[in-house]
Order: sequence, then C-alpha cells, then structure tokens
Amino acid sequence: MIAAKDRKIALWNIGVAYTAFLIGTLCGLLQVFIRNDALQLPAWLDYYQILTAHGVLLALIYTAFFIFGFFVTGMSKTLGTFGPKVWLFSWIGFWVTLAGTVLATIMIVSGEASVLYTFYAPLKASGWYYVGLALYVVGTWISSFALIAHYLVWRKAHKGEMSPLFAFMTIATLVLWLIACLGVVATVLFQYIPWAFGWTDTINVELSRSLFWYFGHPLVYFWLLPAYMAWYLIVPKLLGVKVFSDSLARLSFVLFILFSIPVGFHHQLTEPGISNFWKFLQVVLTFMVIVPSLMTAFSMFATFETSGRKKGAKGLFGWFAMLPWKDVRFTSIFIAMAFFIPGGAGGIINASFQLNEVVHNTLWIVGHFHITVGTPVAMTFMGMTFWLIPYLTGRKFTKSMQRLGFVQIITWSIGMLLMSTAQHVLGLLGAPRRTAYSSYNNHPAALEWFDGILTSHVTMAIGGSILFISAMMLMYIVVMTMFLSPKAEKPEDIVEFPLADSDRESSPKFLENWKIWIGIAFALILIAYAIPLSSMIQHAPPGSEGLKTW
Ligand code: HAS
Ligand code: CU
Repeated sequence: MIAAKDRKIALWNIGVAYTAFLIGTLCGLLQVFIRNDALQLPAWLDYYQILTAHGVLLALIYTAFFIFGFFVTGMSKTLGTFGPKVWLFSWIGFWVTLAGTVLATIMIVSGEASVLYTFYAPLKASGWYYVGLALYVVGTWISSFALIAHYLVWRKAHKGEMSPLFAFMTIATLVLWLIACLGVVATVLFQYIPWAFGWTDTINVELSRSLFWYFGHPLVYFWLLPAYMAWYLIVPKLLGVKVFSDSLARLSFVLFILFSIPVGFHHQLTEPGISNFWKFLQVVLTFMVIVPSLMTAFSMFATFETSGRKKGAKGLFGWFAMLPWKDVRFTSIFIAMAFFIPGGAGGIINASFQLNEVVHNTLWIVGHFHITVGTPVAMTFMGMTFWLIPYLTGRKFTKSMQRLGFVQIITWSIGMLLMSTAQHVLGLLGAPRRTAYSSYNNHPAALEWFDGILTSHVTMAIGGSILFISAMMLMYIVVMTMFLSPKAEKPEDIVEFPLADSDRESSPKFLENWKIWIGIAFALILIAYAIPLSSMIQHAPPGSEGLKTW
C-alpha cells in the first residue's frame, strides 16, 4: 500500500469527483424530463442552467478530479512516495482547482452563467464564471507540474532507464493537457474576462471558438487516456498476462500528443470564417488521431487472446469464454470497450467533412458523446472505483458490493443503450441539440417523426432514469467503501492495485525523448493553426456585444 499521506491526496480528489458526479447526474435526470415536457421547472431554475451544470460537473469536474486521484495513486505506487515539495504542490493544485470549481458552480447555480460547458460567445456569463474556469485550469497545472517533478526526480535517480509504463503514460497525458490548455487560457484571459468585466465592449467570436476547440478536442483525450491506461495496464493483470507490447502502448500515447491537438476545426466544420482548405487539413489530421485508438483495439484483442490461449482456449474465438466474466473489475471495462466500437465509428462519421453537415447540432452528437465519454470513459472509471477506493482506504470490497457493482454496470449499459440509440436516431431525424425545445413548436410533421419506439423523447427519458438509478447505486458503493465497509484484516480481503508488468527495457529509448514529441506537436500545431488564426485576427468583422439569452 502507498504512503498514508499520498493516499489522503488521492482520496480527497476522488471524494470531490464523486460529489460532482452526484449533482451532475441529478441535473442529467432533470434534463431528459424537461425535453419530454414531463417536468415544469420552477421559475428560478432554467433548462440551460441545468445543462451547464450537467456538462461542467460531469465532463470537467468529475473527470479531472478522478483522473488526478488515479494519477497520484499510481505515481506514488510506481515511482515511490512523494517528496515534501511534490506533496505540497499536489495539495495546492487540489485546493486551487477546487476553488475554481466552487466559484464556477456558484455562478451557474445563481443563474449568472447558463452558457453551457462550451461557453460560446456572444453568450455572456458573469466575469467570475470565467475566473472560476481560469482557476480550475491553473489548479490542474499545479497538480500536473507536481507529478512531472516527481517523475523528473525518479529519472535523475535512474539514469538511462526507461520509466515504468504507468509513469510514462501519466506524463504523456499531462503533456497533452498542458499544451491543450494554452488555447482555453488564451481565450479566457485575453478575450472573455476583459469583455465580461466590461473592460472591452466586444469580442471576436470566431477566434474565441477556435481557441476553445483547440482545447476542446484534446480535452476528450485527457478523459480517454486515463481510461486507456486502465485498458493497457489493469486489464492484462486481471487476465494474468503481461502488457501485450510496451513499445506499442508508448507509441500510441505519443501519437495522441502529436495528433490530438491540431484538429479542433472538426467541431467547426459548419462555421463561416475558416476556409475549406484549413478545415480539410484538420480533418485529415483527425483521421490520423484515429490510428492510436485502432492500435489500442488491436492490443486489447491480442491481450484477450494471449490470456485465453494460456488457459487452453482453442479455435478462433475460444478465448472469449476464458475471460474472467465474474470479476466486476474486468467486466465493467470490457463493456466500456464494447461501447467504444460504435462510439468511435460515430466519431469517424462526425469527422467526415460532408457527413458532418447532417449530424452537426443535432441530438446525434449528444448520443456520440454519451457513448464515448459517458460510457467507455465513465464506465472504466467506475470499474476502477471498485478497487481504487478500497485500495486507498484499506476496506473490504465485499461479495454483496461486487453483486451490486454488477447491477450497477448492467443498468448503466441498458440505460445508455436506450438513451444514446434514441439520441442518435432522433438526431438523424432532425432533433436539435443544445435546446430545450424539441418538437419544432409541435409541428405535426415533427410530432410524427419523433413518436417511434426508439425515436422518441420518452425512450430517452426512460434511459436517463435508469442511468440515474445506476448512478445512485454507484454512489452507495462509493460511500460504503470510502467510510463504512469493514476494514480488510485477512490477507485475502486486502484489495490490490492491479498493475500488469511490461517489458519496458525492450522499448526503444527515443520513445521517452519528450523533446522530439513536444517539438513535432508544436510544429503540427503551427501548420494547422498559425495561418487561419492570424487571418481571424487580421480580417476580423466588427466584434460582438454580449448576449444574455436566459
Ligand atoms: Fe468525439 C464531438 C470526432 C472520439 C467526445 N466528441 C464530440 C463531443 C464530445 C466528444 C464531448 O469530427 C461534443 C462536443 C460538443 O459539445 O460540441 N470523436 C471524434 C473522433 C473520435 C472521437 C474522430 N469523442 C471521442 C472521444 C470522446 C469524444 C474518445 C470522449 C472521451 N467528435 C468528433 C467530431 C465531433 C465530436 C467531429 C464534432 C461533431 C460536431 O459536428 O459538433 C475518435 O477518437 C474515435 C476513434 C475510436 C475508434 C474506436 C476504437 C475502438 C476501441 C475499442 C475496442 C474494443 C474491444 C472490446 C477490444 C476508432 C479501442 C471488444 C468487444 C467486443 C464485444 C467484440
Ligand atoms: Cu473533437
């Protein structure tokens, strides 16, 4: 078990993550009912306010705190106990991120910031909302630099050695995060804050959106990569084998650093103000960033097969029956992976320049992100929660908890399947997203489109309700394993951090030469962004004044 003082940092991070999860999922439940006209909100509560809270609390807060909780635990386990400075800065990072979170949440709850998590200008929130966001980013930076310092200390003491795969992947994810945040920091500090506090009258909308998406796309890989870490490192351990290929795993993370940033325009394909050439270039780069995910899929199948063969499986699919289905830590992650097959395929559809015209701004996209971040990522995090919290608290993960864990992931899968299928199909039929109205003012044609079994807002609401029940079961497991379950006293009750071995010394050294990768990443960013962003500044139309539509 890792040192008690490191465990405390991890547990506080995870505690905040699940507090955000609780409020965030409740907001999600309210939303599906409002869209279904089944719920009339009291005057002081607004659809867009709840939607903002749902997005911010789940996508930004739950994820980031959970990820740092995981990173702190794994870095302490693989590289050793934190030194006093790393420990101190991890705490400072935690508190600054939390301060930003609380400030932003207060602004949302008080109705001053119903601008959604994408906070598109010219929607204008209170300046304090943007200050909250800035603090959140700065806080995560401090936490990131603490972990990077921990890694550098280790490298100094182990000259010429390849670092453990867990540490390498953590650093790769943090490098991606630090480079990605430059965009959002630039727009928040230099555009939104001066504008929201009234120091400038107008804002350059296209520039602000582009800087947001420069951040917004790699943001999704900041969520995905920690889940991939579990796929690469935890799954083989649960199967009783080694990491399939250390160098393949490292290369895939390197490719994410290179290709996940210069692609933000694939969220802006319908926007005027960016010429087709630059959109097309970034679409091509988007197709490059699919490659490391395909490598990951390959690696997973290879892992399953290796472990199956070891246990005596025969034939093409014999390994399938040999997987440890009764272990909720594995089954949760397997279902998460399975969801990513349609999730990833949908992403490829979105990224196809022409097809994007059909799906952009429809509920299809909402379906897409619920089967990417909402299941592959979230359910992997849930599967990790089952052992991560007991590992940190030294409590038991009892048989009844294991059973409840199964009910929880199965209900989550059913809820998500219903809800996201309905969202995809409704989207294709033209149901818009980011809006409280869904029936085109009850136009007869629209009512007819949206009344199928799968193509209705009712199915979506049923799915959403099942998801909420599932979320509450998870909260029960969290609270029990955090505070109430009996302490593990017998050796067989002690919950381990399941971490697979990898042949790290077999990997070529250049994979850990960060200078090369960060250098190429910036070169690609310059190629993809320098000219279009500078023309957005040079040829800017008159700026926009703020709008408060709620
Ligand atoms: Fe996306 C919009 C393109 C992946 C999240 N995406 C979004 C939004 C979110 C989001 C939140 O090009 C909405 C933002 C907003 O508010 O407007 N996305 C992609 C592409 C990928 C992709 C090309 N997205 C993700 C991931 C996310 C995420 C991951 C969160 C974690 N996305 C887009 C585009 C848009 C978009 C456009 C803008 C749309 C618009 O018009 O607004 C790729 O990274 C996907 C690659 C993945 C694969 C799948 C590999 C499969 C694996 C599983 C193997 C399974 C196994 C199990 C081993 C190619 C690794 C076997 C099991 C058995 C049962 C056999
Ligand atoms: Cu994207």
